[in-house]
Order: sequence, then C-alpha cells, then structure tokens
Amino acid sequence: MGHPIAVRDLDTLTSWTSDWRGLKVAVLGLGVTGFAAADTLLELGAEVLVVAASAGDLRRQMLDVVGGQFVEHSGTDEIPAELAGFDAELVIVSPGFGLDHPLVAWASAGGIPIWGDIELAWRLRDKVGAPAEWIAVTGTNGKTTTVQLATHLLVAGGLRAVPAGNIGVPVLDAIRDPQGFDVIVVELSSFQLHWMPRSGPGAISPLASVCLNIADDHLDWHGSRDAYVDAKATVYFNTRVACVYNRADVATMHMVEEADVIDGCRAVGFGLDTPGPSDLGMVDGIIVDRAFHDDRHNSAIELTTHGELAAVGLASPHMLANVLAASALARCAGVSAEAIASALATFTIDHHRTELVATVDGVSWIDDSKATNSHAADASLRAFESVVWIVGGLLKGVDISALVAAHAARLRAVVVIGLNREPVVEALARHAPQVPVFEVLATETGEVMPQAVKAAAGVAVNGDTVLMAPAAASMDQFIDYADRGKRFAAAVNDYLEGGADDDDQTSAHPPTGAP
Ligand code: UMA
Repeated sequence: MGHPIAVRDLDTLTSWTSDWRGLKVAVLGLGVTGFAAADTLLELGAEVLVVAASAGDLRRQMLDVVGGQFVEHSGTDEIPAELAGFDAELVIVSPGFGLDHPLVAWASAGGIPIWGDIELAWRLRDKVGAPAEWIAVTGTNGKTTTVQLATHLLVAGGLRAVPAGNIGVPVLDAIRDPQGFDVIVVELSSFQLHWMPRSGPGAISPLASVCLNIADDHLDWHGSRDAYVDAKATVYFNTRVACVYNRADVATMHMVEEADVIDGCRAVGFGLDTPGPSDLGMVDGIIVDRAFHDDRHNSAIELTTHGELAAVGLASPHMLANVLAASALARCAGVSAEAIASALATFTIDHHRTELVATVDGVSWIDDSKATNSHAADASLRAFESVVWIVGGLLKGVDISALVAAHAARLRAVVVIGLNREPVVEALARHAPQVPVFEVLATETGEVMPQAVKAAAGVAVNGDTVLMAPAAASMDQFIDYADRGKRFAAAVNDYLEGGADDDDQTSAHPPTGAP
C-alpha cells in the first residue's frame, strides 16, 4: 500500500533536547489533546498534520498560527489524500478515537507507530530542567476527586504540584509550564492507558500509582472487560515507591501483584477497615497510616478523624476511600501526617458535577445538578447505559426534544421535576414513548427531591444509574444548582437509610407506545 518505513529511530526521542526537527507527525484529533500535541511538536520543529472530524474555530486558527496543517475527515473508510501522501513517521492519537476508527486502523496496518499524548509528554518531561515526579491515578470512579485531593495535600506539604491529564489539562501543558513542578498528578483514563507502553523509553515510571476501583465502563471502546482491566493495570507498571491499591477491590490488588515495578517499590493498601502494616485504613473512626510510619509493625499514625472529614463533606464511604488513596499518594511524596490533617480540613470538593452520592444494591445515585442545560445533560447521560433520569426545572425556552430523542434508548424511566413539566412530558411522549414517566407534583422545595428519589427508587434495578442531570436551571424550585444537588443527596441518603415517608405526590404515566 506504499506505507512509509520509519526513517528515524523513535527510541532516540526521549528528551526535549532530542532532535525532533522535521519528524513527520500525524495528530489525530484537534480537541484539548490534539492541539497540545500539535503545538508542542511544532515548537520542537516537527512537521505536523492534524486530522479530525471537527474542530473549534479558535483551535483551527491557533493551529494555523503555530504552523500546523489541518485536514477534515469525518470518520469514513476513505483516507484523506493529504494524510496518505504525508508519509507520517509517527501518529499521535487523541483518546476519544475508537480503536476501530479507520484512521487508527490505517496507521496500525501501515506499521506507523501510534503514541498517546501521555507517552509524548513523558518523553518530553525534561523541558524545564529536572523533571517533575509523576503520580498516576486511574480507576472507574473517583479519579478526578482523588487527583484534586492528592494535589491539595502535596501543595500543603510544600510541593509545587499540579493536576493534569484526563482531568482536563493535558500533561503536555504541565510539562511546558515555564516554572516547572515538583509533582504532576496525572489522571489517566482507560483510553489514555490503552496507548501507554509498559516498557521501553516511552513507558512512564511514576513515583506512585493507584487504580482506585474497577467496574464495567467503556467496554464498547475496549471491546471486552478483560481489555479494559488490562488497560487500567498499566498504571502500576514501573512504579518506583508505592503501588496503592484498594483492599475492598481485589482486582486492583491482582493488578499490583502482576505489574513489573521498580525494585524496592511497595504495595500499599487502602480501605475503610483496620489496616495491616503496609496499609492505610480506619480504626474507631480515626483515619490512620500504617504504611509510611517507622513503627508501622506496632502502631499507626493518625491522619484525621471521620468527624473532621464529615465537617467538610468528605465522610461518605466513597469519599473516605478517595481521601485514604490521596493520603497514601501524598505520603509517598513525603508529605507529613500533620500537613495532611490540616489540608483535609480546608479541602473543598467540586460538588454536583457527576458526583456519586451512593451505590446501593447495584444502583448508583449520581448528582449532576451542575447539568443546567441540555448540552451538559447530554454529556452526563452519555456516560451511563441504563438510566433513571431526574430531569426538569427552568428550561429557559430551550427545546429538550433532541436530548430526549438522543438518549431514549438508555432511559429505564424518567422522573420529571420543575414547575413547568409539560414540555418535558410532551417531549418524552413523542420521542421516548416506551419509557415510563413519573411527574413530581409536589412543589414545596423540601418535598421535590424526596418525592423524586422515591419515584426513582421504585423503578431502578441492579445496574441502573439514577442520574439527576436536570438539563434545566434550578431557580423555579431551589435557591441554585448547589441547593438542588444538596437536597438530592440528602433525599437519597434519607431514603437509603429508610427515612422516607409514605406520602406520595407523584403522577405516573405508563409507557404510551412502542419504541
Ligand atoms: N475526533 C474525531 N473522531 C473521533 C473522535 C474524536 O475526529 O472518532 C476528533 C474530534 O473531532 C475533535 C478531537 O478528536 O477534534 C477530540 O478529541 P477527544 O475526543 O480525544 O477529546 P479531547 O478534547 O482531546 O479531550 C481528551 C479527553 N476526552 C476523551 O477521552 C473523550 C478528555 O476527557 C480529557 O480531559 C482531555 O483529553 C485531556 O486529557 C474527557 C472524558 O470524557 C473529560 N474522558 C473520559 C472519562 O473521563 O470517562 C475518558
């Protein structure tokens, strides 16, 4: 097929000061990742062709300014002539590209090396002198919060630390920061991990690493659960100080057992139960470290208490797990127990953004009160397969039909809140006639969420997500989105603790038609 043979040994490209000049690189995607990759490579003197289905005007203009070429490609099997004739020596793929994407398949079939942005960033990490340490964080749930927490703890310990990766700031931006960092806390999605090699010059070697937990997610992208788990397991490879795992999730422990790590690296478990001598855990409501403490065989060191965490909203079981994991990571970097204790007391969590409130009987309850418009709700709905959706509020004149139509197949049931429910109920009848709908008739602020939660609990089954992503502003019934979110979480917790009353103020609309 006339594919090029790599003319440069990519193994020599291991530093910002390596000779990247003239290297022909095709970058797939022009979102956050693609732009950072193209911009970096152009700065290094490489020749860059970006190929993407679409791109924002600003990124297109900026790409022009920095000297990159752009080709639009809608995802068809036809390879654009510009790409075919470019003779790429390397492909950098954005994480959103599927493994079966024609451009990815084309590059693989042609033997062109494919890197993700994380590998590129690792090779270039010495741009501003002594490279920062990397702390790598993955897991199905809690990644972002743990990354934020760990960064907060590291900063409290006097380190210059920054969160990067899947959290939204490309690692390539962090490594190009002119001041440099002591530690980069890298959130890694399974997509990013898939492209990361486990050995060789492009394999990351973090100071510490964690896979927080593992549940089925992104299986369509990876093709199977095994492939997903395998990608996640890459996080532990070549770790130098500690692989942190979840004692309550044995799969994470197995990943650590099977990972090739650097000699001397320890396995450190975290969990809500009593810790062993290489663990963090809880004893009588006290969060303790028995891993990084000199006398760990005989005693543990207190980090904080359940009560102190409750005062800052960090006391739910999944949040405690995140706190324990983040503390373990910070301890790996030498942060003192005292610094952790005081930092935890001042942490403010990003509430109401796809925030997990509870998982009980296989049903996850998620607060995405921040989804105040269709676009945000669309992103939120996309993340789950079988959803009991709590929707409605101030629609701000926006037609919700397209959103309903796009997600009808994933809706197990819908609970409609808000003062003006009619347009939502109508859109559901038209575009999701097979879906049962419950209208919350209660209008008292204190009644809406308890009623919505009760209706949702009545239909949700194992494997479902009850998602409060209202696609609407909150001010018709609540003070603001934060108030709406807090009331949802409180109602969920009350309900799950058996505190719901018998008063029923909902109206059920059974399915009206075939899908
Ligand atoms: N594109 C195509 N064809 C495709 C897919 C994408 O042409 O099939 C093009 C788009 O037209 C666009 C670009 O690729 O030009 C978008 O690339 P992308 O989808 O990889 O998104 P980025 O903007 O680069 O953002 C990515 C992550 N997105 C995904 O993994 C889908 C962001 O995570 C991440 O914050 C960012 O890199 C920086 O690392 C988002 C996410 O949803 C938040 N992550 C998933 C999750 O958390 O569950 C994995």
